[in-house]
Amino acid sequence: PESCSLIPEAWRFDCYPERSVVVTEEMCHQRNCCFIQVSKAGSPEQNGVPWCFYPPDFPSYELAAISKTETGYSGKLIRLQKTYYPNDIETLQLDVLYESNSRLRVTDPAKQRYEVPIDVPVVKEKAPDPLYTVEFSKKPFGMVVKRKQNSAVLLNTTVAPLFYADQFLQMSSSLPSDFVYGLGEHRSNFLHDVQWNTLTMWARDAAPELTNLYGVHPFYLLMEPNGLAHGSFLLNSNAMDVVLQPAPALTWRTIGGILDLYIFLGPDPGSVIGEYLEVVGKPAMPPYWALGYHLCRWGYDSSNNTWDVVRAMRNYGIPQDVQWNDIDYMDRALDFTIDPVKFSTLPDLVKDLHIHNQRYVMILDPGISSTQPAGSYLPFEEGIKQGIFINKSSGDTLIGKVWPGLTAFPDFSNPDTHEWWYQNLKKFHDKVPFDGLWIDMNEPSNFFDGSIDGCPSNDLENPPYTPGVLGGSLRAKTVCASARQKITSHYNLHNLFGLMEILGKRPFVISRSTFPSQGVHSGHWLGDNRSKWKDLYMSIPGMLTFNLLGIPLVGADICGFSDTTTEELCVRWTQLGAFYPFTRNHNTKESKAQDPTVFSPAAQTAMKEALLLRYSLFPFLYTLFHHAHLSGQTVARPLFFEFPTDQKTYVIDKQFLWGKSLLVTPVLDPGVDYVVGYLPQGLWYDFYTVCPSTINHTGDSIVSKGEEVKLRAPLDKINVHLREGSIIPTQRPNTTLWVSSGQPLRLIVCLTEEGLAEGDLFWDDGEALDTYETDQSPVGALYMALSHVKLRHYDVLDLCLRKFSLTGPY
Ligand code: MIG
Repeated sequence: PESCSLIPEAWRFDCYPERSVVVTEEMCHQRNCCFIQVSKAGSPEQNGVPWCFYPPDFPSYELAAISKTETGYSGKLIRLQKTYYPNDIETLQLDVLYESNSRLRVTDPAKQRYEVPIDVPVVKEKAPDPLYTVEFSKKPFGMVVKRKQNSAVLLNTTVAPLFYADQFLQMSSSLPSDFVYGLGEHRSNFLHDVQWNTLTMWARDAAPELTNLYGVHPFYLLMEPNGLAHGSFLLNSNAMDVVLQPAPALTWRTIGGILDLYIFLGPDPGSVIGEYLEVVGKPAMPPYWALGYHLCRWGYDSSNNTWDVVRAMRNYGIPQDVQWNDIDYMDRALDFTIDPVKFSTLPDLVKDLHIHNQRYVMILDPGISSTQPAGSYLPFEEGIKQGIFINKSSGDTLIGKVWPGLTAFPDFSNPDTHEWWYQNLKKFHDKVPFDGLWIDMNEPSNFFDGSIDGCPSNDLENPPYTPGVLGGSLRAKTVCASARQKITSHYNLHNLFGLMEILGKRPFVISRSTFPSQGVHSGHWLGDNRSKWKDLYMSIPGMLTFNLLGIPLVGADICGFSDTTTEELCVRWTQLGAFYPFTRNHNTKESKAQDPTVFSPAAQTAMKEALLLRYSLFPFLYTLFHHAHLSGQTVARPLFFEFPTDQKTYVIDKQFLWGKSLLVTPVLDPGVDYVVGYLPQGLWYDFYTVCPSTINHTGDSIVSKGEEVKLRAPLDKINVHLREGSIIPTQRPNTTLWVSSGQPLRLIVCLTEEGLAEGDLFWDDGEALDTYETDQSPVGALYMALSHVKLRHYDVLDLCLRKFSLTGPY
């Protein structure tokens, strides 16, 4: 019909998202949808303009009643006609909660279905002066949320029908621009493509590509046309697709749980993140040493080899705070064991690290071997006794396969499992006093699809609709969706495995799989990248995305995990990595060693310089983490956060800021000695010339109108610029942060043309829990403002902060 062809291509919402089939006119009409074949060069892929799309009058819900409440509105929705998916929910409750002036929540309060078991704030009163307005349309039901200030439409669900079936829930909205960020975890540019781009979310162990990856984060940040920002979060843990299309519009399509949607109105991008983290939790304050350099590899092969590397690092005076071990340390890959021959000296190595004020972290995988001789492996035997493993739907322990061979998987939704896990860790800690944990394979990853004997055939294994997961089925390289956990099915809990695995308060944990609120407990590394220049670049969008997602303690494997690095790549990567909030060099088993000590003296020196630079900036970095912890700010920050009205910054993901004032412009290409970077409008100081050893050095500064500049970048240098008006606390660096911490602090003061500058410093003992909350920090937050001091722009100020450099236990 004509009403179909009147719908512009960009506004066609897919009525036939199933991937396994090429939709025909007949199939489409069976769904009562419009069919218009759009020829696209090449194949009839689903990822282009949909051929089968909803007509304007496609049945949806009707808003049968709506009334005002203490907190907003409460309504009732009725479905008039069934959809083509089974088990439509025919009546729905609707709560529209004005939770704060900048936060709106739209949810289903019925408590009849599975809901994500994380604590979110419960608000009792309606916000007094919201930044938004809410309008409803009754038949079909739709909601429009506008920004009061300028009537910008932030949410408009009338663009497509609402679905709320047992295993198919879908809501679409127009978007006020196509500047969309977040929605991890995928390997993509920082700014998402809205040209028919489906981002699937289902925790998955896979080498990073655009497919679903390790973590799941249904949150996006959007820059509106006038420099204001808002965010949106779907609190749902089921497998889902998030579809971006050029209208621009976005569709949340999930296969379980409820639709529980938050909107955060900023209005600036940093506030949006703060508001999101008010809901899911603000990041942990890491212990000071977590911000030092970490060295790791798979394939050290023995504790003595590991020790040799540590010693070589010390000999060369290259900063290192933490040494790691991969699964090599285990006896036959069994958790909580040590290889008695190759790693017999591990306890001595750890003792030696501690004597040198260094730390030790080792890996732990969730799979627990189920095939050891009776009496020889208690973690499994006791786990069985205590009933802490994930079961098949038949009730027997589900058996998969990971490094130690056949394994059972702990069910971390069961509190008993945490006690079992803790007791095993404690026993291990008595032998090897490790300082932090690296939790890998926690998607959970399984070498089988489902289990040793596959999975049963049921609605959870074969849902009516399967999102675009890698491998085509939910069980691909993980456990069966219908497996049973303490609180519900794995179908619902899969994406929460990594979140539920972590425990504790200010411990150091780095997790591969993550979910919203993960940052409260752990950091993240970006998984199995490659030693490729492209991967060097892609680490920046990854790092920035996780900063939006409340997990600022993030970094990629420096010099690349798989493949063999080159010296040049490794130097450039160490320079960029020196500005990852979490900085770790890690390597796969098959590749040659790539720690700094194996390279030429020139390369070593360049790496050492980059790391010393990081260590000198430690007081600044630590202070940024304090702000992340306190108010949910980003640490590594996209440029547009600070320059939101400069649209040229919206696509930038080859540069980034630390906080608001330190701009990093790394080299990302081979064979060059310069780099082109964008300097937002204002006065910028070259770090190396404002920070010389003598005070009267001539500083290089650039006054930018908001333009690209070509910067010198010889192999031994990473470009760093400081923004006018900032005070950056630094410290004379040393080979560990503990040793550095006894050194004098120094402030770099970058005056504006008018002679103003401000900054702050947070300082505590570096390790105790909640020092700020309990007033234990001797300095606390020190705010510094200098105004009209007669300093030249490039002056360096040695303030008398020495007395705050703590001695004693720290
Ligand atoms: O299947 O423990 O992402 O960092 O070195 C590979 C061995 C298992 C995957 C991790 C990687 C780690 C590796 N692990």
